[in-house]
Amino acid sequence: ANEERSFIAVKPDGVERGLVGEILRRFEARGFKILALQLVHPSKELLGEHYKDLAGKPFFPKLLAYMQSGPVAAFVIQGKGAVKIGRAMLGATNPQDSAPGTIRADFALDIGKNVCHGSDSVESAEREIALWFPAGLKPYTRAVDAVIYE
Ligand code: DAT
Ligand code: MG
Repeated sequence: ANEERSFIAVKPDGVERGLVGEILRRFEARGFKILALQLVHPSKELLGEHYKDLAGKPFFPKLLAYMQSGPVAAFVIQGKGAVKIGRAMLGATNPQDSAPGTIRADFALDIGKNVCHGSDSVESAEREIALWFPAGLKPYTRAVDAVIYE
């Protein structure tokens, strides 16, 4: 139960603006274990697969161009409620609607430049992790988990 994983990414605007450390810091501070961490220049094929549910949307070409405008900081967090809490920490998709204190509310204004991505379900997380980290993940134990979990 404490091993749930989510795929989190800082999009090119977030990398450009120097927000990688701040965003990673929030997940670390919350107690999540960082299981993987990499700067990726995603191909059109990877992004088409990642966003395949949105392929028919009018904003899809713009979304792919945005996601290819620079490197993406891709990471995997692991811990209790990683998917749901991850989404909550990111905030609503449109930063105009994101609750204060969330990453998108604190660092973004437009839906098409919303700084970060987080998996929306455990199934999506598994799919996205396999896509962005095809070499797989190497689990490790942390002594601090004994202090974080009851
Ligand atoms: P989320 O990233 O919160 O999971 P999503 O999966 O529905 O949201 O959409 C993926 C990304 O596509 C989103 O982060 C920003 C962009 N996007 C979504 N809806 C949009 C819209 N109506 N106009 C422009 N970009 C949009
Ligand atoms: Mg989504």
